[in-house]
Amino acid sequence: MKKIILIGKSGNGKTSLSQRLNQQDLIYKKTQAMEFQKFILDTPGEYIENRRFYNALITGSVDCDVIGLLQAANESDHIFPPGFGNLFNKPIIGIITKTDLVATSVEVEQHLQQAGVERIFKVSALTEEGLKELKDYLEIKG
Ligand SMILES: Nc1nc2c(ncn2[C@@H]2O[C@H](COP(=O)(O)OP(=O)(O)OP(=O)(O)O)[C@@H](O)[C@H]2O)c(=O)[nH]1
Ligand SMILES: [Mg+2]
Repeated sequence: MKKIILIGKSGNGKTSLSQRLNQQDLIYKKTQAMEFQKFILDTPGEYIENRRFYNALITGSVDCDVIGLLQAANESDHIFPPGFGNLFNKPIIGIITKTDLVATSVEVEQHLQQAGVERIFKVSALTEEGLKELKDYLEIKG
């Protein structure tokens, strides 16, 4: 199993995705601090929204194998600076969440690519669409 850190704006579905990947029920709880749930390091959205937390993300990622940059399909902000992923010396994937709400747009994909992702997964924690591909990539069984 690969360990992944989930980074993205507040409310874009990091904790919900983490719950799904851990086969837990979806229970809303705002993330207040970085926390490992088995092989997933869930981070508060505030950490990417505020530059002074970048170091905390970098430090947290040391124990991870993969960096996951998340953007919701219906999110138009460009939260990741270009080349943001290069701060981490690890494989970076993009995860577009909430695909049940709107179709994923070229703009969202381009934004993630500019941040440095090498591959993009499209998922919905609600309908579980796309989760299998992500689980296969992370080598999660079941
Ligand atoms: N429609 C839909 N809603 C989702 C999906 N994933 C999460 N949500 C909803 O989005 C809201 C925020 O989800 P969270 O998973 O808590 O978001 P987060 O990224 O962990 O937020 P922070 O902890 O504040 O950074 C909740 O109301 C979820 O139910 C999804 O795939 N589809
Ligand atoms: Mg959260």
